Amino acid sequence: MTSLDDYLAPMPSEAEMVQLLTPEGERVSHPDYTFAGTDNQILGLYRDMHLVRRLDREATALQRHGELGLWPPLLGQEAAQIGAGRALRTQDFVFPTYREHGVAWCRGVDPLKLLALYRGVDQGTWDPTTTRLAPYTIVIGAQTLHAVGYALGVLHDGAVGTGDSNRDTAVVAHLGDGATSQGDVNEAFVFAASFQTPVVFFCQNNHFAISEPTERQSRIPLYHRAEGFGFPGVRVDGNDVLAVHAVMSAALQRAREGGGPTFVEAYTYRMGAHTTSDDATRYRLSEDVEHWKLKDPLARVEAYVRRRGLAGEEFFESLAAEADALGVKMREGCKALPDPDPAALFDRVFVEQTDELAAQQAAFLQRAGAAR
Ligand SMILES: Cc1ncc(C[n+]2csc(CCOP(=O)(O)OP(=O)(O)O)c2C)c(N)n1
Repeated sequence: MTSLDDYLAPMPSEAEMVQLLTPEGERVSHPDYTFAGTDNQILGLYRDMHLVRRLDREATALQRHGELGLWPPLLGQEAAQIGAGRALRTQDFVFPTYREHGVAWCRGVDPLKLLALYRGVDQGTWDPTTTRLAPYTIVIGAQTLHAVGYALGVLHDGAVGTGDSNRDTAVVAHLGDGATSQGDVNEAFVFAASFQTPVVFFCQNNHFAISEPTERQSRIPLYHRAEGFGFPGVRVDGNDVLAVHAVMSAALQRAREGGGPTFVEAYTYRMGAHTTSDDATRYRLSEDVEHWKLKDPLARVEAYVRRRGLAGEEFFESLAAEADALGVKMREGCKALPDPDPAALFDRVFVEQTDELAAQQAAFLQRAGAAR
C-alpha cells in the first residue's frame, strides 16, 4: 500500500521505470518484464523506427514548404509508438490522438493518408475496419471515451477471455500527459474500471502539454493515478523500444484475458515542437533537450545491433535507401494529392443523404457555379 508520504514525495527518478535496453545499448533484465522477441524482431523494430523518423522529417519539411497546413512531429517518441504498435494483434483496435504516426505505420496506414489530413484535402479517411485504427482525434482526451465504449462492445460480444488467441481483443487508447487533466479522460478511467473493460490507456508523457510542463499538472507521477481508479499503472522507459514492447504486450494480454484496464505511462520527451506552429524555445531549456538527445531511441538500438553484430553495413545501407525512397514517395505523392470536391462535404454527414442536406448541397452548387 502506498502511503500519503510516498505520494507527496518528489517525482521519482527515472530509475523506477521498466527498462530493458540502456541508453548505451546494453540489455538489462527486469523482474517482471522480458522482451520475448528474436534478434530479427529487434532489427524489424529498428527498421520501423528509422522509417517513421524519416516519415516525420519529410512531413515537417513539407509543412515548411507550405505543402501542409500543420504537422505534429513525433521526433523522440518513435520507440514508444513502435513498441506499442508492434505489440498489437490484428484484431486489437486502436484509438489514436493526432500524433500517432508510428502507430498508424504499424497498422498499415499509407503515410500519404496522414499527409492528406494535414494538407486539409482529406478528413483522415483510412478504413478503420481493415486497419483497426480509428481516425485521429484532435479534441484532447475524447478518444479515451470512444475506446472505453468500444471496449464495452468487445466485452458484450464475448470477445474477451475465451482463450482463443485469434478472437480475444484488446483496445488501446492513446493519450498525452496533458490529456490526463481532462474531465473526459477521468470519466473514461471510471467507466473502464467499473466495467473492467479490455482497454489499455497508453500515455506518452512527453513532458509538455504544448507549453505546460507535466509537473505543474500532477503532484504525483502519472502512473500512480491509475491506482486511485482501481487499476494498475506502470511507468516504462518510453525511449526503450524493447521495454515498451514488453510492457504493452503484457498489458494487452491482460486485457484480452479479461483482466481489465491498465494504464501505461511511457516516459519520453518530445524533441520537436508541439506542432509546426509552436516555438518550443520559448518555454523549455536547451539543456533539457541536450540531456534527452543522449537517450535517443534509435541510437541505443543501433549501438546494440552493432556491438552484437546482429547486422552488417549492408543492413544500414539498404535501410537508408528504403528511407530515401519513402521520402521521394512522400514529397511527390503529397503534391499530387487531389483537391476534394467541396460539394462532397454534404455526402459525408450521414450514411443516407437527408432531403434537407440534399437541398443545401444543391443551393451550394448553384452559388458556386454563379461565383465562377
Ligand atoms: C478539449 C481540447 N482542449 C484544448 C485543446 C488544445 N490543445 C491541443 S494539443 C494540447 C496539449 C495536449 O497535450 P498532451 O495531452 O500532453 O499531448 P501531446 O500533444 O503532448 O502528445 C491542447 C491543450 C484541444 N485540442 N482540445
